[in-house]
Amino acid sequence: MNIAAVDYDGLIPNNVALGQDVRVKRALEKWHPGYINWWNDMGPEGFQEALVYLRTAVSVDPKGWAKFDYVRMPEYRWGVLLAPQHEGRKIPFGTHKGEDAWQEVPGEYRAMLRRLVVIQGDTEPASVEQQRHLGKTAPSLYDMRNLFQVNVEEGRHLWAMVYLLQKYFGTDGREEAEALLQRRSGDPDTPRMLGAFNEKTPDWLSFFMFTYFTDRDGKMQLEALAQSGFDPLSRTCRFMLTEEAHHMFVGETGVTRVVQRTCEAMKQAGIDDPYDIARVRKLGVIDLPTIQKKANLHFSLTLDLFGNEISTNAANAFHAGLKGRFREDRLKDDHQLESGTYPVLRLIDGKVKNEDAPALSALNMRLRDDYVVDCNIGVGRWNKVIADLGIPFEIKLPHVAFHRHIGEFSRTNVDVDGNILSPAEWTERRTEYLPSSSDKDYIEHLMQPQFEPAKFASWIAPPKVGIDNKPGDFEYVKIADA
Ligand code: BYC
Repeated sequence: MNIAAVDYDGLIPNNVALGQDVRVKRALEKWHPGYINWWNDMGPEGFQEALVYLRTAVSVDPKGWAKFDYVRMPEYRWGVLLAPQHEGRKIPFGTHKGEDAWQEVPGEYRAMLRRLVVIQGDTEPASVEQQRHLGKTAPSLYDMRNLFQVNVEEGRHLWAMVYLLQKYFGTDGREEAEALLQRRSGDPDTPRMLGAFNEKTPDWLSFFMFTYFTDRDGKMQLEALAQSGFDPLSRTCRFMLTEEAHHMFVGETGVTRVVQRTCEAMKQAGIDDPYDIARVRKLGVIDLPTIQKKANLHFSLTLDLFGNEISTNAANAFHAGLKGRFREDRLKDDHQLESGTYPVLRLIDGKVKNEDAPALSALNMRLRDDYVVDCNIGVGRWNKVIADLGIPFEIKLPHVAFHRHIGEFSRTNVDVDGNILSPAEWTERRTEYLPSSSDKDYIEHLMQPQFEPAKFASWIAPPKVGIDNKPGDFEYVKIADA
């Protein structure tokens, strides 16, 4: 069998020869109706019957794995797609470094591995739940289509993790797969597992920030899991990463288009001062300081997803060969980290300072540092748009200690420059850094749907190119067919 080709014959498209694996095929077919119920209940609200121009994988080789066509979302072919197996692959790090990669779950690490797969799986439906109401206020059909593309692929990523649970973890894997359909983002009784996935995504600027910042945590975590000595997890994550790239593209270009529209409108109206918020808002665009506040919010919420700076969980997962570092295969060291240190930001005598910690314990911090570097690349592109349009403003990522709920700084109030604030100062200045209720009201009032082909809401510029090179007036979503 050509491992890259996807078998579309059965209920569940796959490239893992599911037809020959009767037990897993049955388990997934049994899970399928619950998934569809979840999708109907918690997936995009109001557009389930619309025809959406979506891409689907027909093969997983690097070229041409995406085929575009109109699909009703509940009929999207969610399936199980793994990157090709590399013959003779070895465990690349940890105490088992150099041994053959595991094709079955190593018994001694079963619980740890299951926990990683479940946490990864839990984030996928959570994000769909967070975004389910956004279709109704889409600023264009182009953006609506991108939202739905992201949503169906997050659904597929859930399938990816559920396949691992059903195939490799027996009864408890089946129970975890069920539980993934039961938890709900933001539910006080059955919340999603990680903090940021219980927050709201109230508007489209938040959606773009989420896909820029939070999907990028997805990229970093998937890169770390793609290094895993457990080969099926590595192969699964490698293919998920190809889909993840589009989600970050949606975020980066989304924010770029918002920034561009604001700066163009300011220029046209002869407004140079980005802090003249009342005048800028009269133009029906989002002022740059509010965009900065949204970036502060989503960046800080996402930093929490890296866990504690010093973590025995992370050390154990690395030592065991289950979760590596960002692009472990390109790093030049012993890949075991039994000795060696890494600088970790800590709160020492009331000041934020670096302190060396054992490298193995500091892996969350290290991944977070790599993440911040990656985040800054797109921020630089946003700033280039602002500078090219001649507006004196620069978007900056806040200090990593700002507005934290997990880790070293979770009990301290810190401003965007890393200065410690008293609780009273924080309360007084909070809305300088984070969206205030009037900022939220203003953005909410802008969120008027624009469902005519080729048209865009007042606050966002059209994209430079269409999806699949379609022309500007292409009807990405046929709502009339709903
Ligand atoms: N919220 O030892 P620590 C994505 C818990 S996003 C709540 O520092 P560790 C996507 C932690 O679970 C990527 N609890 O944690 C993006 C632990 O609890 P237990 C998702 C938190 O394990 C957009 C305790 O605190 N994938 O794909 O080193 C759209 C001690 O913490 C949080 C992964 O995250 C939190 N933020 O690191 C769609 C990869 N942080 O066990 C999708 C898999 C920590 O003591 N997960 N805790 O009860 C992991 O690698 C790790 O679980 C974490 C945490 C990096 C998340």
